[in-house]
Amino acid sequence: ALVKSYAAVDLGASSGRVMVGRVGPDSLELTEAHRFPNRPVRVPEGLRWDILSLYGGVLDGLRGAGQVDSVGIDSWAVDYGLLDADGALLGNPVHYRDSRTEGVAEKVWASVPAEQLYAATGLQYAPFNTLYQLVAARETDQLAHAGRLLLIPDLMSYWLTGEQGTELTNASTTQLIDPRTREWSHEVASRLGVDLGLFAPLRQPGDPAGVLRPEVLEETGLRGPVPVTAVGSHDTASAVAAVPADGERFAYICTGTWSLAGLELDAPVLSEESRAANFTNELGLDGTVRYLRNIMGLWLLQECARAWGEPELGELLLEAANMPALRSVVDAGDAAFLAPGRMPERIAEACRVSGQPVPESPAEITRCILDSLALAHRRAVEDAQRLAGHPVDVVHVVGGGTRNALLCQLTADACGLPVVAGPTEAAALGNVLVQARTHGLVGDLPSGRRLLTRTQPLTHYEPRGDTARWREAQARLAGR
Ligand code: LFR
Repeated sequence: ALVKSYAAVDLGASSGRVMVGRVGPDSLELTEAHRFPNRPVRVPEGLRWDILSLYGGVLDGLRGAGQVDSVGIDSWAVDYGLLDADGALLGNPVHYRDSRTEGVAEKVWASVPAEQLYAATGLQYAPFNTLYQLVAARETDQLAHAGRLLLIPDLMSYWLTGEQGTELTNASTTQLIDPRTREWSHEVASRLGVDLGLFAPLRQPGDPAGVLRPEVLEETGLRGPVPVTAVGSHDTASAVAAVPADGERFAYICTGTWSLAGLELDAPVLSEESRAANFTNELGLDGTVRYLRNIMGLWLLQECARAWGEPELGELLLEAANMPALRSVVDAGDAAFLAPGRMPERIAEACRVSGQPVPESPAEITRCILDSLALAHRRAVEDAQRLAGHPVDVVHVVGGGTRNALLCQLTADACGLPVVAGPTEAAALGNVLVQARTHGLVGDLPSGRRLLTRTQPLTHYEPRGDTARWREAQARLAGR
């Protein structure tokens, strides 16, 4: 049978990988060609991405992937590199956790009120939205000298092919796109002095994005021509495309450094209630909207693990599973947890301030984090259904967090709904599916999802116990 190979470059906040998807008429097999760390670097001017090391990792991965029929790239959202008039990169891309955006949103809202901004862009408030980053950078030399802005996957794609574009799903995280028209919001940009001419023309997932440059072929040992295909280049868009759901009555939680919890809809929800609940309307494949909330995710645990000198995680989770449930919880949606550093202390402090027992040992803190994440998952799944008028029967958990059985079980318990966990490499699989579709090997989104259901290992969790105790924990957090 005809089998084709697609390289999926997937860059996450803590590691990057190049995966190879082999797709046949009724098969999809994913293997890892290369995985490399993504280590943000703190320099005197702030927190920066080590973008050249990431690009080096991509090249190593393509070399390891062997001959492929196409390449697709996805990464975390909102961040970008600036190029000068000759196309050379002007400095290291700024990390979205950098402090330069502190207090910027308030300034923006003074000229465009938050309600108007939401009505025009549908984007939740997050201090790091590209719009706020650009306003923070307003007076800088770098922005003054920039002729082009490329989002991270578009920058990688440019280096690989020499061609520039702005892929739509990721562009929707800039807060400069109107989710109804799926085009730039000229009004928001002009009122805030953002030059939309910095952006390369929009590309849709599935569009051709050039071919690997001769130098790249030489460095990777690939035989040309190798096309690069635009995919849902926002990792969350690719991950949602790979949710192995059947029908429409499902919620998803993309777990990893973040938990992105919500629904797939046909149209954005731009109500004032939705804004107050901080739900975002990011764009997905095929005219869909990713209606979701950002929750701090396993970042909370990663940062604690770093503070504890990277203990063995499996053991810690076993101990945490035996700790009393819901003793103390924190608001895992709180932007107060965004910055790196001192995480165990910050979590303990949040428990103290809300009058709950203060967790002390690593196992206690781990349990507090997982209970808090499950609680935030519950709230997001409930709020999304209510705000969108879209009921669900099942919660799909995809991404790195599927390896954490305790988190999956607690999420089922908290939501009072069955959880289907998997696939783990959802972003890479969504990336592969879009490439395979462009090259005629799979059909529409539902048929891609059916292919995943047939080919990928999935784990089922049934809800245990009463959801009343989760309601009680939520009330405790809300101070009621
Ligand atoms: C997940 C993610 C989220 C986005 C955050 C910052 O990797 O892409 O969707 O809100 O990173 O870019």
